[in-house]
Amino acid sequence: MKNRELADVFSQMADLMEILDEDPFRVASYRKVGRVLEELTDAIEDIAAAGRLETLGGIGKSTAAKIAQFLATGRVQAHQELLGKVPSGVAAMLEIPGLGPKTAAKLWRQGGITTVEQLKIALASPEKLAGVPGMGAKKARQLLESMAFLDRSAGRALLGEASALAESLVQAIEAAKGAQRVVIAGSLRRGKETIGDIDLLCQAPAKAAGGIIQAFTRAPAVRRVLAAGETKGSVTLEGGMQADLRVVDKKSLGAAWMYFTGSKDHNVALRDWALRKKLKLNEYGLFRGRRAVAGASEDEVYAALGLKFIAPELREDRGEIAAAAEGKLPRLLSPKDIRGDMHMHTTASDGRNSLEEMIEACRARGYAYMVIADHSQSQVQARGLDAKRLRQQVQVIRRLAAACKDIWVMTGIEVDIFKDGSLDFPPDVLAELDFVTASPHSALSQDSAGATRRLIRAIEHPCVHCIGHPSGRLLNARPGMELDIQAVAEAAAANRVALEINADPHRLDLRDLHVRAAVEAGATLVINTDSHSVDSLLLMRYGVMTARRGWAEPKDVLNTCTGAELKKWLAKRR
Ligand code: DGT
Ligand code: CA
Ligand code: CA
Ligand code: ZN
Repeated sequence: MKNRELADVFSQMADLMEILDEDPFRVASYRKVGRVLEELTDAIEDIAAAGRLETLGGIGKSTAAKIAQFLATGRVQAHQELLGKVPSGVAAMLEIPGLGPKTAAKLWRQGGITTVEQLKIALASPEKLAGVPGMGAKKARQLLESMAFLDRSAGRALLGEASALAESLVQAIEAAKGAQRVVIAGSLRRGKETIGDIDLLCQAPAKAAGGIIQAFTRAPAVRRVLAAGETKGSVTLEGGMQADLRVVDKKSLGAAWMYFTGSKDHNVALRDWALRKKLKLNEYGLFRGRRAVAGASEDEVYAALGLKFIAPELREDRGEIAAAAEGKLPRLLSPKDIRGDMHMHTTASDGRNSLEEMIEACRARGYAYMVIADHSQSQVQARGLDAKRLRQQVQVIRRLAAACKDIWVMTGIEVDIFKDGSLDFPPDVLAELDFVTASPHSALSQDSAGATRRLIRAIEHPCVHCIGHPSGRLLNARPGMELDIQAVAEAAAANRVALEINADPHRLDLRDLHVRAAVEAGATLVINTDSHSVDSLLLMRYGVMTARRGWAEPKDVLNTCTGAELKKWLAKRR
């Protein structure tokens, strides 16, 4: 289906013509064609083959000819000509959130700026842009912020940041008159590790849509309104991220929610599945001929397709549709299955809360058990514990634990795994602890074979119970080690060592696909927050989402065990 690609061609033609200050009427008509193509649910190839192009709104003879040209040659001549008239760096500026064609034209014509690099330099000393109308200090600051966001992250935000922003938007929309239900869609609902933009839907009667879009564009986190139509709005948020809202009516909420949850690959596969059953699936519903057979809820749509409900985290076209058809979907774990957190820090190393505060916070969360795991001695900048301080801490924990009847407080450590796979403490020190997590923190650019050997050696160490954040990656910051996950997972399974899913949104390590490989190899996982404060304990849910994306069931995850089961697991290992 070439709809999206072709829509982009027309939208870009509109942008380029606007930069070139061409007839606004023609600009608007190209933009409209872009929108029509984007919203089209049938394949443009099919419509063209049926000779029905000109029945589409806004498409006349010359546009139809351009579409035919694109389908035949992959290009539109007029588009190529426009590209030839505008420096590519000027067109590239439009990627910056908050920078539209009019601004790009002014920067080029009046400011002499033809590349994104030049723009960045000029924005750093905005007096250079004094000759460009509308380019004040405030605007310059906003653009710099957007560009920094793009640079930092290739335009993708962390799951944690995006969730917090989305929740604040949901609140603002829920407060609008007529809003019946507000839901999150897109990659955010699927729990992907990074998020391109936030997709929201609001169920409401059509007459309330305008007010709801307005409430959305006025939400506190909004920096700039990119579009505010009748049922659709787009904004840029503080920090540079984009968010889209669509207002839909009750009878198609389920179908729209499915469509905008994606992933795109899942949608494509699901639409094919529907076609084989002589059904048509789009964002408005599931149809047999003209008759809607489902649409109000996702349950209803999946059921009408003969499928079990597929959890959003599984919708990546990784075999979930076949599994749903055969009744073989995993019984995914959920946050309420988690009975403890086995990796957290205190003020003894680099945490911000005391031992007592961490214990109290875990108790308040209703956990059955917890493990204190401060850093080991070689983490000097994190005030890692040496053997003497560790022994003192163990004594304090034992004393506090004896006084805690409703939570089992375990002693532990996050011991460094050195480059060669040896550990930061000798076995006699580690053997005194209830639970030992071994983690890589340095030499993370090691080659794949070395990194894999390193982790396997730590897995084979008799005192180790868990490997913390196995790859050591930091999202949007450093790639971490490239593990042979198959080999690591097999070693973990054979040695009964758990592999951590670190729930910190900066890590999410193991990542989703590695979780799945670990589950398939029969390894045990453990989901930990690696909290450095009481507030971070609630990051657990991101780890659970990652586990779900890896098809993990409660039985695969150590900290879904009851205290008694965990005791047995620990005893069996010794
Ligand atoms: P992101 O924002 O890059 O993290 O990823 P998504 O998955 O949120 O993607 P986005 O925001 O471009 O679109 C939201 C959903 O809308 C996407 O997951 C599936 C649906 N969608 C978007 N474009 C298409 C398309 O061309 N075809 C189909 N079938 N679905 C699409
Ligand atoms: Ca999105
Ligand atoms: Ca989107
Ligand atoms: Zn660590």
